[in-house]
Amino acid sequence: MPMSNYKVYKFLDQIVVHSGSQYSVPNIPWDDFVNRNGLNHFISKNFNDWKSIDEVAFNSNQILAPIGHQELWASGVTYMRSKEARMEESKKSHGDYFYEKVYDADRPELFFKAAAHRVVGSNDIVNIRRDSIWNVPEPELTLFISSEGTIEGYTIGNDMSSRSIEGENPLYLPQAKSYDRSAAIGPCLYVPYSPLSLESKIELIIKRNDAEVFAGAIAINQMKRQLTELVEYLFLECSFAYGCYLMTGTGIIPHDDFTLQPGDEVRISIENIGTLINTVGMKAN
Ligand code: DO4
Ligand code: MG
Repeated sequence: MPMSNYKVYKFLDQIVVHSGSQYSVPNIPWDDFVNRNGLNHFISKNFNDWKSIDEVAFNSNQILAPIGHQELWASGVTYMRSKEARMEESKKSHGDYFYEKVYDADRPELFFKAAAHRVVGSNDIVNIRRDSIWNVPEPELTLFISSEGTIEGYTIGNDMSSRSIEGENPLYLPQAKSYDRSAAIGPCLYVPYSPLSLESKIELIIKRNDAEVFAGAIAINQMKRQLTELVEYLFLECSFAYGCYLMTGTGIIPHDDFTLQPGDEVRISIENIGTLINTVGMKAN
């Protein structure tokens, strides 16, 4: 059996699996397809037997977020940059102590980010809140974990965040983090033969009127915690019938005088997975 890496794309009516120059269409519903221990092995075994399509039939404009009935969870304060920026923004509310403490604690910060209907895919719109004056994207490696707790794949995540609401009071975290279009994942679920290299870089570029207004990068190995450690804590008292997604925290936060504006383009890339591209929007009044 070949040792191949696969990119799994979700469309309205089908899944397309891409490897090398081949595109295959398994006739299996999304939740059944992805939620298995040994996803790479399963794809390798069946890839050549599924219906194949050519590149022209693969319409990248119609790709959806790679999510069905999975919950999207997130980890926090897993990189030094996140700890420092949050301590600074919450000083006035005396919340800084909690960020300092959680960075070194055995138990990581984990929170429920979004149900699937609040999540968008690549080339879609992510929102900033109308009641927030300071907003940033958070570019994060995002794990796909089977219901057995095994890491089966990776995608790129954008954990949109309101720094003004979280900074006002850490107890406002759910409002700063979870609202319509507050999360983007995609463009695909990457299912490699062996675990993603921790040397892989996460890159963030923000463009305004086609000009770059922010760029930053960090390697995944700068994370304070192990990926398996985050998964173990998440699965301690939660079960996931369809598997789940887990964002692993941000190591890139723009300087304090930066806030997103409607119309900005956010591009997040991770080596081997691809680029997640979203335009910033806001609900109409
Ligand atoms: O502590 C609040 C959230 C942290 C977070 O989202 C991150 O570090 O990425
Ligand atoms: Mg985050």
